[in-house]
Amino acid sequence: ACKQQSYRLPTAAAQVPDHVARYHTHAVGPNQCFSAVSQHIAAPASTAWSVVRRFDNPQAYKHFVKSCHVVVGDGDVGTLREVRVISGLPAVSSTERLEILDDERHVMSFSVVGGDHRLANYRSVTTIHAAEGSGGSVVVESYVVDVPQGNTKEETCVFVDTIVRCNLQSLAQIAENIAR
Ligand code: A9S
Repeated sequence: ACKQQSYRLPTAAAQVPDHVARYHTHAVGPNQCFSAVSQHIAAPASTAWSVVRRFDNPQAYKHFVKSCHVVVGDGDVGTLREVRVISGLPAVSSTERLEILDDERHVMSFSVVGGDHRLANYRSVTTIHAAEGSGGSVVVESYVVDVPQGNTKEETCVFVDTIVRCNLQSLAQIAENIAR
């Protein structure tokens, strides 16, 4: 049997409410890595959520996405999309399945089920909650992924963290522009 360990959020994102942290607790296998990135957004959670919830339109805030086509489904859990990425990445396309879409709690999750890239078994969870006292919000995105052959856990996390951080910074800008 495959040994699995459960990992909690790292300290950087540990001050999130318990009901949010729950979604960022993943089973992580021995040849997998786990990390989380968070970003403050100077806009209400509902505004940022309106961007994230659109599983058919990741290019709205993910600059690495060149195009996206829904393969099956209408935006509910189980919907499959095929994403094509810009050149310069060690990837061409990614096929992704919507796993969670919770409009009340502002939780979305997808898993990578195919494509031409090195991030096998990638799965991420994105939550957005109100920031304390500011009228703004906080987005937290955590993920688990297989460590590709020839890479270390650290290298894999640096690569993925960089992409996720870019995506969340872009999300913040877009949500702040909508709210302005
Ligand atoms: O799209 C996301 O939310 C996050 C990541 C890390 C996506 C990664 C990616 O789509 C590329 C950008 C193409 C990079 C996949 C699945 C593999 C890559 O190599």
